[in-house]
Amino acid sequence: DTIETASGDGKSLYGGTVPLRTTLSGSTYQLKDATRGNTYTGDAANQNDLCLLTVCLSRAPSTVFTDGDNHWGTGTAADRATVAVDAQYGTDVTWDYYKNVHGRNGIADDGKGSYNRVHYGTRYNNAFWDDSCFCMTYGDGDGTQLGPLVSLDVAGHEMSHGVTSKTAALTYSGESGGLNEATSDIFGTLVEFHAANKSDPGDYLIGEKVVRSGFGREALRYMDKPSKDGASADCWTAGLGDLDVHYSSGVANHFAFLLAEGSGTRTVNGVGYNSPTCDGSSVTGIGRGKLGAIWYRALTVYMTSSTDYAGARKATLSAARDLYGADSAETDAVAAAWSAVDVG
Ligand code: ASN
Ligand code: ZN
Ligand code: CA
Repeated sequence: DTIETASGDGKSLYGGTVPLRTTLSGSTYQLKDATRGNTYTGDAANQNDLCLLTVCLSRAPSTVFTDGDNHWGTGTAADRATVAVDAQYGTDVTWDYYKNVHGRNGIADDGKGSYNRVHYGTRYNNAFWDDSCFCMTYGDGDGTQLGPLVSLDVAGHEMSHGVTSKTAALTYSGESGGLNEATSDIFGTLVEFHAANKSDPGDYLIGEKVVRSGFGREALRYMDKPSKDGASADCWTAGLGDLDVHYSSGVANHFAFLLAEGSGTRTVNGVGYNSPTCDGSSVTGIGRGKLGAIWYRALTVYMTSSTDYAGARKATLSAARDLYGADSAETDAVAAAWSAVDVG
């Protein structure tokens, strides 16, 4: 059979109708993209991995989705291919964000794609990146608190764990763990903005498409004021590293919002924010593009596995000096945004 790349489209759950590059094998299309390192999406058939630490006794499948006419999904969760469209699209826009914005050629910067498994387990309320399979796994959610976890910010968040693992390798506990989580929230958010998808526009909320009414609030996390989730820290204090990494991330998420947008109230893409500083200062933002450039350089050049919040301040200042100069407004803004979250 001849194998060739084709252009199709899919009706996604969260992003409307989206373009897809697929693989025509004989007369069947596969949800596999040779233009992005052969990244593909498969069905985990509601099975679970059986893993002890890093050793897996059995793994849920990843049977590649196929289609007869290259028009994928129906846009409703009842159709198994629909969330596969979201997952593949999320991988596409994450690939494109890293390639077009940072010149990074795939998660490992080696041109190789990863793969996705959707419909993992039963009512599974999570999604995760796994270094050992170089793959993404998405649950369908329990339908009450969470729906399928295939939104753009979650996809960008999870695959950014792969980027962190291949670069700074921030240890996933203590302050470095909070920085690891914040790196994923920052790039997940920048991926969402980069996609410029009308049905899932960029915002500084994490998981706003995924939460259902039973969850009790409109997002998993908030970058303008992380404590809005009831658990995350807005400001650095001694003992921050004792928090769960999804809560100690709050300080760096808050820094990122202040650096990109500035303190106080504003509306971005129709969503209102109010970001207070911890020290009463006021911060002027330098924009999302410069936030991404500074954080990416800090992550890939200066941070190491043991970087803590004081080290993140140093790393981002070094990155800003490299990119914009020691006396630049951008370098001053990095210092001001860290001071505003009590990282002095
Ligand atoms: N979804 C979670 C996360 O990426 C999975 C985990 O606990 N690592 O943070
Ligand atoms: Zn994470
Ligand atoms: Ca979001």
